Amino acid sequence: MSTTFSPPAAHHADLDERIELILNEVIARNPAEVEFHQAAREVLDCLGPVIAKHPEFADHKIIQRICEPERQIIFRVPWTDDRGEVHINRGMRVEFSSALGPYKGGLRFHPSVNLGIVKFLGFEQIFKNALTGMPIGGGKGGADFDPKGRSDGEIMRFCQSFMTELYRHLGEYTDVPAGDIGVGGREIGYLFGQYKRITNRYESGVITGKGLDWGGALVRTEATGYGAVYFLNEMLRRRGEGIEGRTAIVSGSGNVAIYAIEKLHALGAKVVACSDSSGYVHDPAGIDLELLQQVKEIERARISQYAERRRDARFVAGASVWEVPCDLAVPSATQNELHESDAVALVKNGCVAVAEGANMPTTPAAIRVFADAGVAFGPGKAANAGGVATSALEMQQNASRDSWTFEHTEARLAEIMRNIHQLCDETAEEFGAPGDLVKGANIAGFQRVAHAMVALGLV
Ligand code: NDP
Ligand code: 2IT
Repeated sequence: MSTTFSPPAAHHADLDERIELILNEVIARNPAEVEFHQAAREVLDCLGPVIAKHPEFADHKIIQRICEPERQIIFRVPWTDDRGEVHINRGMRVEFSSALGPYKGGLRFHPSVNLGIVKFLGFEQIFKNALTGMPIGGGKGGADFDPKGRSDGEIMRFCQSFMTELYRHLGEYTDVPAGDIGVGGREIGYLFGQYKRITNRYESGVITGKGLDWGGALVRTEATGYGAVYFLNEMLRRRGEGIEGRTAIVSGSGNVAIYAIEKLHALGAKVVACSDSSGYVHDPAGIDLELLQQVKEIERARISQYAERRRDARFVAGASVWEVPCDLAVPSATQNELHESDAVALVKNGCVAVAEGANMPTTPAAIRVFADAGVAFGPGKAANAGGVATSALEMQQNASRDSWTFEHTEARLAEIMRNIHQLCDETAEEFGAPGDLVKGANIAGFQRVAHAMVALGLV
């Protein structure tokens, strides 16, 4: 007799229609969470053939369960600014899926943060983390706090207040945050310090992206940007092409963008433009990485400052960086930053490949433009998975109280990105959509989580 839990068989007719019904239910249950709806639609749209192949996923209501977070925490974050004025922000953590390991995913501090955004990010994270092949579940968190212009003291007090609530939900076997927009090495330090103080435990594996002197891993800082470029390289190689000699654009100018630019330059491309939320810089001679890091990482200034200090570079306020001609595009700022009209312009200017460094930066209409034009397209949950994969390598080093060399860690990252590309490519082929890495990533990521959920029973 089988020991596997088996619910009654579902009615399998009109699969796509049934998935549409599930999506409509998700939308009705989560009103106004438009980014979450967008992320869920993109995944669910790919699942018809998966359910046809694995009817047990329907019997176990895997799609319905995966769309409902295991736990959501929303909390008040009070703090005082340098003048003594009191501020109140909203913090949250969505613990989406622990089927494959402890909840894992970053924290975002940005004034736009709301539950719909954190849920879209957490949902993406489930499948991204599954694609890495590492033992990590999916989660995401953040706050509607605006770090821009805040002093170190203000940032520290905010992080301490945030962690004073969040710590009770974390643990190296439970939930392991990291950085995202507005959360980098400085914030991770303040967050970890407060966790350590409250719990009286030096639990290194409870958070990733730590400093190299206190449990951090080499390559984690660079990993998302490097990984996105490795993924881009794999997509091009598959078509018998390469990165060398190409012109590229990387949007954004934060953590992901900076290290994507570094790796593109190392592989022989010339990155001629990058951006922030106020506009873009066009530097036909190629972005000077040292100057960019001085402006963004050390001075925490605006990208316009870069153009002021660099001959022949110009800052274009309020315009789209995608109007600059390029062969390769790596959107690395934020969600829905590359619209249909941008995709049309990129195609017209000869762009041949797009790898998403950010999460969901390309709108669905823009993705269709790329698909119709035969542009190679690497979706974020595959292309930017190098960051979280290297977080898992950091957890591995913390668990064994070890630290690896840069070369060893980077070789692991490169291998993981090659494997993710291969898995997405082969899965797309298997499901009758050769070259469609959106389908490949969504199906391959979903299948890994779904198999585990069936095995773990109705939890
Ligand atoms: P940073 O905070 O380091 O940088 C964010 C960059 O994006 C800044 O240049 C910022 O400009 C720009 N940006 C942010 N919001 C907007 C907006 N609403 N409109 C236009 N530009 C905006 O964040 P990261 O580099 O870490 O993250 C960038 C993207 O990569 C995000 O989508 C994140 O989810 C994703 N990601 C990050 C990973 C990581 O390891 N850090 C891993 C995987 C994905 P400005 O300063 O003007 O706000
Ligand atoms: O979107 C992402 O994958 C991240 N922000 C990194 C998550 C992590 O836990 O390293």
